[in-house]
Amino acid sequence: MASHWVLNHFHEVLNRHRAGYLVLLDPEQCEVATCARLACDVEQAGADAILLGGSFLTTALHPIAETLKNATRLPIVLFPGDSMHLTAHADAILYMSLISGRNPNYLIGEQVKAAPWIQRYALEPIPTGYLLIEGGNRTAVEFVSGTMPIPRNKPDIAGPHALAAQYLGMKLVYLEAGSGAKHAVSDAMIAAVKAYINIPLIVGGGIRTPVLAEKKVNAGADFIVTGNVLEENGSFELMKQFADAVHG
Ligand code: 1GP
Repeated sequence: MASHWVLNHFHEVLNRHRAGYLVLLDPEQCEVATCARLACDVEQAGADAILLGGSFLTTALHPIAETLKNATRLPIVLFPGDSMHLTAHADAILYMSLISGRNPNYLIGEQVKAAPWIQRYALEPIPTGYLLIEGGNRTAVEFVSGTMPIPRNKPDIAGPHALAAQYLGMKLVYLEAGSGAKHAVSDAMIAAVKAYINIPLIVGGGIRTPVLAEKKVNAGADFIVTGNVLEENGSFELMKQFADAVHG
């Protein structure tokens, strides 16, 4: 029987706090040597899990994941760009389908290639409907997936996508403006999508301040993801401010 401890952990976080805080580490930006210290800081600052991954990977994932795993008790959750971005040194994987796009490779192709490895590595797959939302600039995920994002002012299109994810049995919905997005997903978009679903809603991309993170929670986000901002000027203090702003 497959374990669901990471998904259960996410639900427990939502029982304790009004929303959860996930820190994304991109292996391309994270030296193995600094990973252990970073993981300790992320945990101490009060984040709820570490996401590990990115759209495009040229760095070996195993040593970074292993270092993180040994350094923290937080769940390490893979956030893969494709089926090659897998390692046994993680707890779970966002088993995503890029449902905002119409590229069969990212709807089901990479998932089929990854499935036997997820089983072999005993990773917990967390089925996740992944929606790319226009963020004001072209992002890596848009380029790599070869898909068009949903226009940022069209919540009426995003909502039914999220509902379809829920009806297909997915456990999370992720609204993604793309790493380094100029504009985070709008409050109106978050609120409209949230009104359609009763599974947790993750929001990420372009969230650069704790105040903005709190605004997204107030709009209806259940989990906030930050990546770039901590890579650019990450300090323990800033991480803590994000965690506190999100937890409320
Ligand atoms: C990207 O949602 C994440 O996949 C985080 O984006 O790097 O812009 O914080 P940022």
